[in-house]
Amino acid sequence: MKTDLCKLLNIEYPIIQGGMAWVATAPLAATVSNAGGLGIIAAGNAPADYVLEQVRKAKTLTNKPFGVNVMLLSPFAGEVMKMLCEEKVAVVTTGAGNPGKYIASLKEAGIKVIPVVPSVTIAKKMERDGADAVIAEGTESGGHIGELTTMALVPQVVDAVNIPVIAAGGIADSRGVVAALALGAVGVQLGTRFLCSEECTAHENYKNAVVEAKDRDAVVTGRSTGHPVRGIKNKLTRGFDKLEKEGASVEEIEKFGAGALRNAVVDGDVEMGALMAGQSAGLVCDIKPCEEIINDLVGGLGEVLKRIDSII
Ligand code: TUI
Repeated sequence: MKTDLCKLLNIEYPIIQGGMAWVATAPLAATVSNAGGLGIIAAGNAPADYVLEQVRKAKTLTNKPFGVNVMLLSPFAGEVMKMLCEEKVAVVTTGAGNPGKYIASLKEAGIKVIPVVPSVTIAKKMERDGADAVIAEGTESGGHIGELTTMALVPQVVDAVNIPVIAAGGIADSRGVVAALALGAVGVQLGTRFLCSEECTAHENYKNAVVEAKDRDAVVTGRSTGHPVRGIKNKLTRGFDKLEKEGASVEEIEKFGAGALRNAVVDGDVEMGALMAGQSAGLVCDIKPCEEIINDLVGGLGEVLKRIDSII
């Protein structure tokens, strides 16, 4: 399974592990990279010294390329970017904003820059600003989401830009990978599937809640704040819904959610923790090693294609 993305990133399989805040730590990223994909450390809202520690740790765990995801709403985004240039990590992905002002210095440091984009307009802007590729992420994803579905977004981005497009959102098995390639993507990014891996350092309660979730359990809250977030339905999401129905202010709603992701990932609070996960939670029904996840994704492609071949 080779695409242009393998050459661009010097990886064996065009499979990227999503940069999930608090969840995507050095052990997960290094394991995915060792298995032939691209592992990603999430910077989330952490200061540069924490992210540096994770980068250094990953360097001890793998000799393969890995990346760091920078969440651009973070107050530490600038200092994290500076540190990443000094560390010369292989790849930087970005989320929740426009990384335009950082692209020149990242590229000067020899870093491949791959922004996550929720629309054609933003994808075209990223291409103009010098991005090496874009990840077109559909609303099926977990965490902070856009409006368009993966099925509609990916081919529109593929038609609009000349740089490689990676598909994300709702992909958790070989069927999703084949679908993404059919839409014109050169690779896939999976978050929820790698969250439910043995090497993921998130609390077992969080992983088990995702494994147990069914098709309609990954719900969206916070639409009224302008920052909609998808996660598994629980007491926290019902609290958000109530506040939004009551017409609470953005500040009140954001205050209610403060620290909730940490509560889920670190403390395993499945009631009041933010169990960020995508719609593929309904497809993910076990916790297994990353190597097995990647082998299943790649190994299952033939069967999917055979079935398609028998139809057309
Ligand atoms: O970033 C994500 N997913 C995330 S970030 C996150 S931490 C967080 N938690 C609560 C509220 C806010 C953040 C959890 N999950 N996915 C990638 C993504 N990027 N989705 C949407 C976007 C995006 C949005 C606007 C990318 C660019 C953009 O540009 C706007 C502009 O300024 O042009």
